[in-house]
Amino acid sequence: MELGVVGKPNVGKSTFFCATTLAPASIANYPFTTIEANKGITYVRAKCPHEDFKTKCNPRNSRCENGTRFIPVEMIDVAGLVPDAHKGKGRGIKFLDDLRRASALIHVIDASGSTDNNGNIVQIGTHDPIEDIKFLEVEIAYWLRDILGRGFEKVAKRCETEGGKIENVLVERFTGLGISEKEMALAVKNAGLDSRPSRWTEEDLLRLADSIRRISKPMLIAANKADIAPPENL
Ligand SMILES: Nc1nc2c(ncn2[C@@H]2O[C@H](COP(=O)(O)OP(=O)(O)OP(=O)(O)O)[C@@H](O)[C@H]2O)c(=O)[nH]1
Ligand SMILES: [Mg+2]
Repeated sequence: MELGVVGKPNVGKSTFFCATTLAPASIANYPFTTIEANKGITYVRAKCPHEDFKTKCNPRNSRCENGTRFIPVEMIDVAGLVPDAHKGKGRGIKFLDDLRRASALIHVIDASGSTDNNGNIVQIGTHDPIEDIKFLEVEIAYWLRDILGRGFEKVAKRCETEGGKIENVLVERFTGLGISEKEMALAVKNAGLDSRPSRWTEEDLLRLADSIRRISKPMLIAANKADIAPPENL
């Protein structure tokens, strides 16, 4: 299983990555310290089922210590994302391709409000971290829209004439994202789109991308820099 560590620059993604994996990564108090993704392994602790089954366990893929199983999880720490990254701002969104296989994302935010949209240092409490949550979801939707590719209308028309299922076409386009046909059908349904895909507008495709994001990349918010955050932000 892979987990992606995402967020705007300078919020503490690499600090969190290093703390959980003990792998080395550069950390500094300015934006875009990380350019190439860092990868490392961490362990999720869970009760080992061997006790319930009253057997002795001999796991090959993880450690079991006193009834606790240490399940390995790969962590990927990527470059910071900024608003309008899909228009080429900052590092753009291409580096997100490192996260294609991630089963879920950890969104690190700066709860202290001491970094602006681009990760530059500002006075504590002057930036609202809620804004960061919103923009990141939008940028990830743009990234997925990009994977869907151009010329969708033509493909959709062909699918309609041949009586095919649009979710099959979509699953093919998103190969590597690990999304099943059933999940894709749900994403299409949740996006509430016209029954004829060839009529989907650019806005519809973005809504679909956001719906795919919700299903294929569930996100957990990690409020970082809590030690210097104003109490009302916590
Ligand atoms: N006060 C405080 N500072 C922190 C905390 N976590 C990280 N920092 C500091 O925040 C700065 C940025 O940390 P990084 O881990 O490099 O942040 P990043 O999100 O990986 O940054 P980029 O790679 O540039 O996107 C460093 O000066 C860290 O020491 C925290 O919990 N509290
Ligand atoms: Mg970093």
